[in-house]
Amino acid sequence: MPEIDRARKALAAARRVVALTGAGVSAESGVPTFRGEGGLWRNFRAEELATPEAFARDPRLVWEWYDWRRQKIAPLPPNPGHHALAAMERRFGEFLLVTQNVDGLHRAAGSAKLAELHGNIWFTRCTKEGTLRENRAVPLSPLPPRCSCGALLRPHIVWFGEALDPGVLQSAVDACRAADVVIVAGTSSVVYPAAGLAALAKEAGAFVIEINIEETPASGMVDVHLSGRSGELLPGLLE
Ligand code: BV8
Repeated sequence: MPEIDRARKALAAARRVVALTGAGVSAESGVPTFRGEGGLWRNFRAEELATPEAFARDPRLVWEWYDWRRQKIAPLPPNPGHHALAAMERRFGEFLLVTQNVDGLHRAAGSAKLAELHGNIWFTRCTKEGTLRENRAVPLSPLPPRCSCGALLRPHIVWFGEALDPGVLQSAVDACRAADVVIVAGTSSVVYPAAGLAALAKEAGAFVIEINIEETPASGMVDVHLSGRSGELLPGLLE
């Protein structure tokens, strides 16, 4: 039986479904991925800028990178992959979309049952008070932005070496443990703890489907690897 039919069959019988997404799902909207050719900015890698140390050392440089990304993302629409995932939320009795993406495109496509593991680029957080504010200004000015209390604002993003929000992570872990089917789409599966969720689901008995244009460290463990673009394969799973 072709792999796509095995995947569709598992989904047809599923009541509880989790989708784990990465930058490859947003790549179909034109958002540059982290580790592909688009992953550089002024010759910096994400791992060099997305850290508390980089922000402490040069908050303006880190904000210039985020402002550049916000400007790139702002005009980009959700793609058929995002819309298929929003449709899955309505299709399955229990569904959770767990994303590493910070671009907000899943919410823009209508996904509401959503765990944003690494935060959201459209929110700032006061470094003193912790207050979260949505801010869609492009460009952002002045850089770095400051709170009314005078303290620096930071992007509401989880940087390398920072803990994920425990509640958000727990909701993802619980959903993966209970899932009948997990779809892992568009992620290189190298960043933890997000990259450990599919294996955790598999150990708990889930049927795991991977969608990617290449093999990843997760490919050896999944039940079905669908090789191709998420913008085509995610809608294809629903047919
Ligand atoms: C934590 C925010 C502990 C930034 C991100 C050694 C040294 C230092 C640290 C570590 C280490 N070993 C492990 C760690 C921990 C570290 C980690 O995992 N590092 C990795 C690099 C080894 N993890 C952390 O630091 C995490 N925190 O562990 O804290 C702790 C605990 C308690 C108390 C204190 C601390 C925090 C991780 C979060 C980091 N933040 N993002 C920002 O976005 O600005 S991670 C960053 O990578 C993005 O969020 C991104 O989402 C994530 C994963 O990348 P992907 O989404 O997978 O994207 P990528 O480009 O890699 O791959 C794209 C994939 O899509 C590819 O497979 C490609 O083939 C595919 N694709 C492309 N096009 C398509 C497609 N597929 C289908 N269709 C297409 N069209």
